[in-house]
Amino acid sequence: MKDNKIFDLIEAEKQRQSEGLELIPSENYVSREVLDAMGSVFTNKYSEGYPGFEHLDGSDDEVLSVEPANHRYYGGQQNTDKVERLAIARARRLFHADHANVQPHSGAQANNAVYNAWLKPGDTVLGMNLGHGGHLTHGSPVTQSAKIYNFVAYGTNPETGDIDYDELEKLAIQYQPKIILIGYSAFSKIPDFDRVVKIGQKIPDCLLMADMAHVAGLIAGGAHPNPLDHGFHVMTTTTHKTLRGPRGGLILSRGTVGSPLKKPEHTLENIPTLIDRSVFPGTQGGPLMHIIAAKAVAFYEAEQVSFQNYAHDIVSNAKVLADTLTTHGFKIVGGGTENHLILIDMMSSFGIDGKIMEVMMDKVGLTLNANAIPNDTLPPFTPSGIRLGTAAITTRGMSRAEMIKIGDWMRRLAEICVEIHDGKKTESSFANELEAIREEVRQIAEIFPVPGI
Ligand code: DSN
Repeated sequence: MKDNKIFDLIEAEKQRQSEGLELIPSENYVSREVLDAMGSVFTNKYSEGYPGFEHLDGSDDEVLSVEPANHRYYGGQQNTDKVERLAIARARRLFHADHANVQPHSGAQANNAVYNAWLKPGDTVLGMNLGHGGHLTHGSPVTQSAKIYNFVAYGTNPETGDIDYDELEKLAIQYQPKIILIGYSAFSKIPDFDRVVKIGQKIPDCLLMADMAHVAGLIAGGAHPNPLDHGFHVMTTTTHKTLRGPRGGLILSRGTVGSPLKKPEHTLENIPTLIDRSVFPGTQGGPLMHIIAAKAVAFYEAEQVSFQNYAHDIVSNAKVLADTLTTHGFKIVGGGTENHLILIDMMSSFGIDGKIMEVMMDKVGLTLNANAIPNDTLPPFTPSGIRLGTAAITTRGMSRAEMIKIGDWMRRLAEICVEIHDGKKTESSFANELEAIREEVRQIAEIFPVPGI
């Protein structure tokens, strides 16, 4: 008997995604092939362990020609081993890494596995302040890792929106961290990786870690520098944002890759093997093989020339949208964007909080999220800002004209919010206008269908 309730909701969600435009910068639309791999019989299979670590640096055919070493704790791995080996090899090629671990279930799991691989309880990590664009897993007191390790936060410069590298260096010298972590979920500059590497080299045994979850697709497509090319030891990411794969995590590193069955010496050179042991059995059990298959498909797609074009288009669309919004009076943190993401201070632009704008945009089928801005004085649920990005709408094939259109809609929606907020008019007096904008959004959405559904 079919569970109609859930399948009806899946149909309803398809319709929501088709008729609206996704502007949340951490979301994207995957291909039919990624969806098919996720929904495949690999979900039935347990594969604790690894598919061997040897000969993973060649082409797909070379990788498939090697008989995997039996490093699994369950039988029946003829196909799973090949799937995971392809995923690893493709990820290594894409990100110029010596090593890839494709098993983390999420970005949070990937980060925790790296901490667990390199740190002892009480060790210090220097990460970006959550309120300045960092991520919960970079030391927020509400997380498990903050109970284990000592997180110290560096911030961004409110004028430039960029990392305050002088402060970062001062804190690094003062606290001698075992990890310096560059990563964020609301930051629109390109980090100065070289400067951070120079700082890290002054600190003994300091692991340089980049959490590039937001920009991994831009890195894969050559539209953003790769921290591993600049001397970082480890890069973590999710696979579902700009990288446009299934929901999941990934760890990449530079160093010597050894058998995870044997504990290596605790050195930066051995970080790949320390990470493998930390993912399994350190912090996770059975890998999600259907998701790993879908990651492999996404990496295959990201190796194509079309993906390079896509990555560059994401950034150029973000710049057009940011310029349009600036012209309309939206104050963008840092004055613009260098990646896919735009963070706007709604309070100083229009005197309304970000939640009011988020709710108004939802009414016409434009989805983004309210977000804190640096040094925000408002609470997290009704913060001063909104955060939007161009990864998903670029997947649908939109370009300059649509970015300008979205900017125009947002200007009008902000004006409507202000008039309602000031008590001049009620929302019902805008019902017809909102329905007209909703219809325009639907029409554009129809011209640029969501792939895969
Ligand atoms: N929740 C993600 C984001 O929206 O940026 C980060 O994990």
